[in-house]
Amino acid sequence: MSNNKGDKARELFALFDRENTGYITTESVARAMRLVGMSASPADVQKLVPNGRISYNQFQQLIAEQEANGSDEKGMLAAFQMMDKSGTGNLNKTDFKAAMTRFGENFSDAEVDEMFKEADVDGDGMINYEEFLKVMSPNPLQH
Ligand SMILES: [Ca+2]
Repeated sequence: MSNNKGDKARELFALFDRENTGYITTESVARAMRLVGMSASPADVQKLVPNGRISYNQFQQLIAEQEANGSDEKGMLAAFQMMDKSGTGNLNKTDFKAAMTRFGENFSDAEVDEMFKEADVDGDGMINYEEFLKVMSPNPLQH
């Protein structure tokens, strides 16, 4: 049990709770989990979130349970590699957007731009794995 898991859940939650309602929809939960390489199907999530939305506390619990099942950094790396089609270790915006689309996202261009900008910490127009991890974990690895 570490605080990192809670923080990662919070980051993910914030990513999908764009309007700060304190809840995200079942659909967003499924997306969030796929984004970190977790394997819950929408049907699985539906079972866990029967009323169609989930609070942060419930979401955090869900993420913790999934991670206990063996995802975590391995899942993140897998997700990153899946997004990094060119295999360069950098995601450009095209890769990033294509990944979102493949995950079944319906983000607008503006939303994708915003997420990309948040992720691109050094502003070089690419997201490397380190930046990707930082987005997912607000307590970045020390250099
Ligand atoms: Ca960058």
